Amino acid sequence: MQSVKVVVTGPFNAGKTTFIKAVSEITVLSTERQVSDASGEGGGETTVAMDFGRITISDDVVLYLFGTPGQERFSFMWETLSEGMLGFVLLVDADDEESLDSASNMIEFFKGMSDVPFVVAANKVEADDTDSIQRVRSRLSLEDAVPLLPVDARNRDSVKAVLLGLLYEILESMG
Ligand SMILES: Nc1nc2c(ncn2[C@@H]2O[C@H](COP(=O)(O)OP(=O)(O)O)[C@@H](O)[C@H]2O)c(=O)[nH]1
Ligand SMILES: [Mg+2]
Repeated sequence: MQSVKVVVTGPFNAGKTTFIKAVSEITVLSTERQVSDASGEGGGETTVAMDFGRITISDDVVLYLFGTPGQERFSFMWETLSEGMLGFVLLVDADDEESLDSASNMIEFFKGMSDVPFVVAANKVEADDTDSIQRVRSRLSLEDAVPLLPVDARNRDSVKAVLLGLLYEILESMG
């Protein structure tokens, strides 16, 4: 049995918790807290520490999903959570300029933590909206080799497709 640690990261409100909950076969362990309006993020729930989920891909492969907090002030957690990861998903809200700005920084941060494969998942965009998806690629200055996949974080099959895409990259990189 191969255990694969995958980090799911991305800016505040990108849909990380939704993504993990949609696909996890165990009840997702989340640490959500009210965000005060003083934070300038309009309140609501956000993940201050992590979300944890699991998905069995086959008899041999189980993915353990670690969702990070989105806000840079919790970046000490990004470091901890990325320890031992075999790959990561960078989730963005494709429709949110601020999300795209902080996503660029997060990609640099996680690439700096570990030289592992990653995929970018564009959430809250129609799968056939190629203009928006292409715009995400150029906004994030993604190299052609980095997969950019549209996703509906609420949809299990859609999330699973992203994770299989990442797993493919991981297996490729291991030769
Ligand atoms: N329309 C739409 N809304 C979504 C999607 N995924 C998440 N959301 C909403 O976006 C908000 C933030 O999602 P959440 O998973 O908490 O984001 P996180 O901060 O990255 O963990 C919530 O109100 C979700 O219901 C999606 O695929 N489509
Ligand atoms: Mg969250």
